Amino acid sequence: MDLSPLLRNACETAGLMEIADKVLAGERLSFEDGVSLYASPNLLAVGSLANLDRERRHGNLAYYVLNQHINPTNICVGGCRFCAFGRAKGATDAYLLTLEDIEARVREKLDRRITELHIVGGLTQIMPWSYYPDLLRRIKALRPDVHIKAFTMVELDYLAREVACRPLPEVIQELRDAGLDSCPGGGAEVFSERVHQEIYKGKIGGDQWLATARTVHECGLKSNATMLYGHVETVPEKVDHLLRLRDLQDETGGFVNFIPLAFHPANTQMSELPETTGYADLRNIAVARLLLDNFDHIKAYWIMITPKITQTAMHFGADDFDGTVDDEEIAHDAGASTPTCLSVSELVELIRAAGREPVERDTLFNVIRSPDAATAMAGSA
Ligand code: V47
Repeated sequence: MDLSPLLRNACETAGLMEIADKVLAGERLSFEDGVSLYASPNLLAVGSLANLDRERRHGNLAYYVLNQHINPTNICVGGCRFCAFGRAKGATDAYLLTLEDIEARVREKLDRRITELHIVGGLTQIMPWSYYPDLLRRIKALRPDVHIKAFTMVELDYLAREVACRPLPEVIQELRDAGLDSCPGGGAEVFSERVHQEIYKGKIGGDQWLATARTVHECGLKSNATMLYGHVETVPEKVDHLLRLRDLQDETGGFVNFIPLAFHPANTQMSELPETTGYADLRNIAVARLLLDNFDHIKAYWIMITPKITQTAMHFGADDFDGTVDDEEIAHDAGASTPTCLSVSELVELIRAAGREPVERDTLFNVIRSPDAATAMAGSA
């Protein structure tokens, strides 16, 4: 594989030729390379290199999943400055779904084909430990075939220490026995201790997030990883975050998908900050694709960066569109202007209109519908 004359020229003028040669040779990029990719004013050159890597892995395919989100509670002791979702116990708009409420949420959509349930909530001791395995069992009783991707590293750590008061591996095992299939990637924010102290000191920092992910992987569960960008973080802190994820992936191989999350400032304690730009969204996706050489998948999360930027992201390193979502709360509480769900036909059309072939996947990226079948589905959905 070689660079097109146009890309070679762009990389030469942008001083990115050394990095381009490494990308062509499949060589690992360094910390300094990551900083240079963030610093380069030539986003098209950075994006084209990421696209080269993305097409080498996935050709023209772009993945999506049929999913539903459920947030059992917004009550949270975390107090993160970037969060518009969490509420103090006793706040007028605090809520807590009972097991029956959760069953009702699942029942509401039983007529839809959904393969994944994404479940995350606040940190609270209000519910007893039994609530968590019970909710998994009740969901599996209603939808035995669904993949339950639930509880971030932050929640698992909190559940083990403050709710179950038992060692983490035991807690993970009990959740697995009750129906937990994998874990979402949230709560990683930016691992830097400076950022931790400044905007999320009420919950675990980077070292503990990574240690929890290591334990989750050692217990045999896969998980995702995220990075929240567009607030107080610096470029070296983002590169460090990505390389620490890459190191852990070398060790465990347990990460499935990496998701850059664009900070939404509305209704948060940092509402004075601007929203991220499409330029920044695409760069964070492209740099992640290039640095995370041991991650198979990079997700462009349309909920946070809009369907339009997500379409463009499919040519800047991302291969996954996330899914139908249904009832997103975390970004929308923070002012996201996107819809809270998309239909299958809308997703398929968006991917096709971006010049990619839609493939329905399950949570672990087993192919459920090939491109042709996905197109036929869009016609009938
Ligand atoms: O953990 C909180 C972040 C995460 C804001 O694993 C915010 O497949 C932007 O992790 N602006 C939740 N982001 C979302 C998440 C996720 C989403 C979709 C798929 C997967 C997956 C994971 O959102 C939180 C936090 O890091 N967040 N507040 C905000 N104002």
